[in-house]
Amino acid sequence: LATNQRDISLIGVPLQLGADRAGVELGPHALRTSNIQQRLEYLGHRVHDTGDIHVNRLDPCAPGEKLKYLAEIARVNAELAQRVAAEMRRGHFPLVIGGDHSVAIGTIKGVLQHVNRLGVIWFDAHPDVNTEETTGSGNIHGMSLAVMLGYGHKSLISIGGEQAKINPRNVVIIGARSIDPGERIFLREQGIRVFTMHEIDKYGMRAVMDEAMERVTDGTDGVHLSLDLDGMDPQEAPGVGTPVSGGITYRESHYAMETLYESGALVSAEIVEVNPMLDIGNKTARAAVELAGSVFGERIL
Ligand code: HAR
Ligand code: MN
Ligand code: MN
Ligand code: MN
Repeated sequence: LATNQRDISLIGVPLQLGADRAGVELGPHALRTSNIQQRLEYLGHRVHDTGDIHVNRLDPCAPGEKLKYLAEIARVNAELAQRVAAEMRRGHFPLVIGGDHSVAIGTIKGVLQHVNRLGVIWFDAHPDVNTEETTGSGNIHGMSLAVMLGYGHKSLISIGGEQAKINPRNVVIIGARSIDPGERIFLREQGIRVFTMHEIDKYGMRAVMDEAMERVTDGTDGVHLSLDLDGMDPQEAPGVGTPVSGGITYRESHYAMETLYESGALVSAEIVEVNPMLDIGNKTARAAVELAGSVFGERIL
């Protein structure tokens, strides 16, 4: 049993506007019915389910609008940032369950109210570093990491204050295999360490995590995990809106999560992009809950 017991606050964000695709708003419900709370309580943690943040239902946005559903996404993330900061104020570990990956904006902005120098592990098939200038889709879930680095629409970067951002030196992306042309340039300019599937194949997840942990803990006061289920291979996690073949295996994913737990450096996390409408027999929600177990200390033996 885990010796390092925590108060964990679950915060649901049934948001799909950032993906502009139905189903991902059912993610929080699927993770709850897959017993995420019980799984973490079994490890000895106290889990406080704070419920869902309200998301307004909107009509499809006007064609030609560059950043789709910007106003509502900014409103939801501003509220999420406040909720995350409030849970941390009472000493709880915020565990945000999405929803699409635009919720990372609210989570990280909230965490930055308490942890100034934050390292970030971005587990994802995509780097999510598009901006208004480079996006092909207009979907804000493909822009959330850029916002956290200080690039993006004013109404997003201003949440929690424009100074609340992360240092590109302390960000690592793990599992990338679908990178847009503008994103390549951005990643190079920012000097972000990207462990693409090529590096995972070449060095193995052990070496990748060794270097990743070194980078995200170097000069930081804590580490955030942003866990996009499409980082996993679609065979393990088919219920995602933008699956990309050739992803991270089941065991490699767990090894990464186990390493994060062992580091003792994690201060916050989010689990995003689970889409129950596209899932096969609840496989993806179940995988997400199993990964959450490893993040919080579950061991094979
Ligand atoms: N890069 C593409 C875009 O900007 C795909 C977006 C990513 N989808 C996600 N996020 N699930 O990781 O539209
Ligand atoms: Mn408490
Ligand atoms: Mn993502
Ligand atoms: Mn993704």
